Amino acid sequence: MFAGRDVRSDFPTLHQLVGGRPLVYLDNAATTHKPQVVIDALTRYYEKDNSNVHRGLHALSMRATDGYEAARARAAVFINASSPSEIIFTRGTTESVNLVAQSWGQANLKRGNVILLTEMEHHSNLVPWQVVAERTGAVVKYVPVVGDNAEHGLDLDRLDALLTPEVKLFAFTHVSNTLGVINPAAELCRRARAVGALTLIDAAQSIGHESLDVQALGCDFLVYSGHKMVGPTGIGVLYGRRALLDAMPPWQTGGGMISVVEFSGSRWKPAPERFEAGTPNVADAIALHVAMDYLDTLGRPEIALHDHALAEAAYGALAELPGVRLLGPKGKRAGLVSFALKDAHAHDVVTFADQDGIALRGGHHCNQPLMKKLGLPSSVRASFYVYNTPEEIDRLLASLRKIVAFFGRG
Ligand code: 7TS
Repeated sequence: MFAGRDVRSDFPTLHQLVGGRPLVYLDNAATTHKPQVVIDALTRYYEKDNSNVHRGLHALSMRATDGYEAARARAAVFINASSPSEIIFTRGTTESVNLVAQSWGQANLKRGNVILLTEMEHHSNLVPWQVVAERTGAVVKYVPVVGDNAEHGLDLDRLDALLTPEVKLFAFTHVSNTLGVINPAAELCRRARAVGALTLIDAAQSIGHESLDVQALGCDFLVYSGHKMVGPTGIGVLYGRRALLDAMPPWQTGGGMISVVEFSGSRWKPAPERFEAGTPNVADAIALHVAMDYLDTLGRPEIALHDHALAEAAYGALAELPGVRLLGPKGKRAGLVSFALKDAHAHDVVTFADQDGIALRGGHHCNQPLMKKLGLPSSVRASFYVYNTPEEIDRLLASLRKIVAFFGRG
């Protein structure tokens, strides 16, 4: 895999002992580790270039501005946006959704309109829409998740009935962070467009794992976080189609986003500046640039194959555990597996696994309504990335077998 490259040696955090054993990090859906080149990019920026952007004419400010704008241009290429001006830097997925909800949503939604979501949305792509619905009189509806355990997925047969002319926006996750389901994003966008609805894709769980092309997907907005794709925390992207962004009002105001300010009132710059009030996160954008280069060096199709193969192997092995309930489909799944054990609470499983040096995540994964629907208070999740290995799945299984034996004693 990855042309024989020793990927693990690129990631310094992996090389440590936890509970006296080499760390097995399987919490990548929450955040990924950073390769040395990304860490170096951050340090280099603060050591050599640190300066404010856009309004400076001195050497350091120009270097910082060039680096920041080069990161934007790189992000446009990374997702095949038609122009860098379609890339807004935000703090991450959550802030990107809030930006669209508060700017586009407040300006365009009214009583009787429908915001269509799915039952598998992360709270970040759910709560902002509930809030804007309350403020505008719009209603939120959900495409149901159907199926039993291994067959969980969206009820696509219900989609046409739900996609009425009242739907102004269909916002959905590309990959479920709990079920591992991969939604047919291009098809969903096409069906929404047919009734005149805009689309927003939450790509938080897919951006680091496969190639995404916003023009091929046919979406209007796409949102993601840098920290889930080997980049730093505190930086993310809102992609928006140029014509839409230009018609949207600012959501935060202040320096950097204005063209003219007078005591009597102000006018705005076009996108992207209109949506980036104040000093932006220059350092993390520059490091995100390096993260994108790093992922493309490994090859995003290769990353997808690697992560999916590990998840399928883990799914198959976990299915052998007594009392296990697996969530989501066996095949065609993203690089993560969630499960519940009959006799052990998810938090206990995670705590016990941690003592074996294995980092898992247990809880509702910011999917409270979905978990309630599934009748589970919580689940355990193992999520995989470029540096994980089949041997680590063996370590996971050995630890889980001990946990099952311990809690199964009655
Ligand atoms: N959307 C999805 C599908 C996610 O999985 C997450 C984070 C977010 C949005 C929010 O991203 P943020 O970077 O703005 O916080 N998911 C998780 C998770 O599954 N465990 O921790 C964070």
